[in-house]
Amino acid sequence: MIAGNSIPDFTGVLRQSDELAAAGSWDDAIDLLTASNRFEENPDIEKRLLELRYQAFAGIANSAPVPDWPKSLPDYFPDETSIPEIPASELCADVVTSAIAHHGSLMVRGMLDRNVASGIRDAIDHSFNSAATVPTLRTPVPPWYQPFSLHSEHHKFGAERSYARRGGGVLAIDAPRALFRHLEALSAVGFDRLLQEYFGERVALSAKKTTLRRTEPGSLGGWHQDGSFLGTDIRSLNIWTALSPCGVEAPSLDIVPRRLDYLVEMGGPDIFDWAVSNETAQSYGADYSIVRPVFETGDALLFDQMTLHRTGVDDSMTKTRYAIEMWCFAASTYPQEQIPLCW
Ligand SMILES: O=C(O)CCC(=O)C(=O)O
Ligand SMILES: [Fe+2]
Repeated sequence: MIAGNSIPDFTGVLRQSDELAAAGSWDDAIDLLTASNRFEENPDIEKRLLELRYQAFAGIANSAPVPDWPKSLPDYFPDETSIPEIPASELCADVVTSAIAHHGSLMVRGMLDRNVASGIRDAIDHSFNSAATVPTLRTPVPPWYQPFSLHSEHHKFGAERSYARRGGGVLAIDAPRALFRHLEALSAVGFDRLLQEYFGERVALSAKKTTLRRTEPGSLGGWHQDGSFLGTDIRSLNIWTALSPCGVEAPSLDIVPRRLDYLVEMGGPDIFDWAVSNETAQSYGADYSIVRPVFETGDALLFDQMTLHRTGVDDSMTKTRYAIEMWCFAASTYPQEQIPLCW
């Protein structure tokens, strides 16, 4: 794959992965490009990898939903009234299942190593800075900002790109290097395997929802459940990873730390029609006080489409927060409107 001398043969690698993809060996094609980019990051490989991850969904994601999902498990955190918390070394599919089913979310401390997280944070900075300099949202600045060209009858981007930019975000699919580094970091700690075990089948991310966030202290954030627009009858897990400390001087999340199996009343005064008012959220947070978790760099919060949350911000905050919100789904019940990327 890599040429015998020290100059990698990117053209050869791309050709070989195209041949594998044409033969239907999607995973091999993805693995080949991943290995090449791990050896040396390259914008053409990173761009092609995302195209392959999208195309692969139609080719390989024909899994059937596992019956009786989620597994019925006891509450592993019976005395917890806040967000259950574990060190990354204790993370396994059953702990996620139990925490989500009984508490709505799970805090995983130290999911990513701080040095690794800072490489992702640098990539986020480059992506935001590049996106800020271009005349239109579709102007590329590889490898940091490379708006994904979607040629598809089935899927289309709507206002997501401009919506993300207005809300202090860049779609991860438009930032190939940042997304590559993030997926690499999560794979290195086994999170891809954990997801397969959690869902019992193939996993795909959403290109519309997976977002790099550089959130300023003055940001707004309305209460919501993502199920209000993703749908409720799906199998999802969001991994929200903090890439800088947050929760005291920088915006975090506000979470209602309980399981809800329905959508609460919408129509808050905030921003979106699917927003939930403060009063409604407070009423759900009455028995289980609303939590604003304090994250260190590399900590991650796992939650799903039913968890009631918002950006956790107040006037005393002075610092910017870096994070990636990454929505993952069981392929068999993938929400139709979303744009799948195989992992
Ligand atoms: O990062 C934020 O402030 C909001 C994140 C969010 O709403 C989500 O991850 O679903
Ligand atoms: Fe959300």
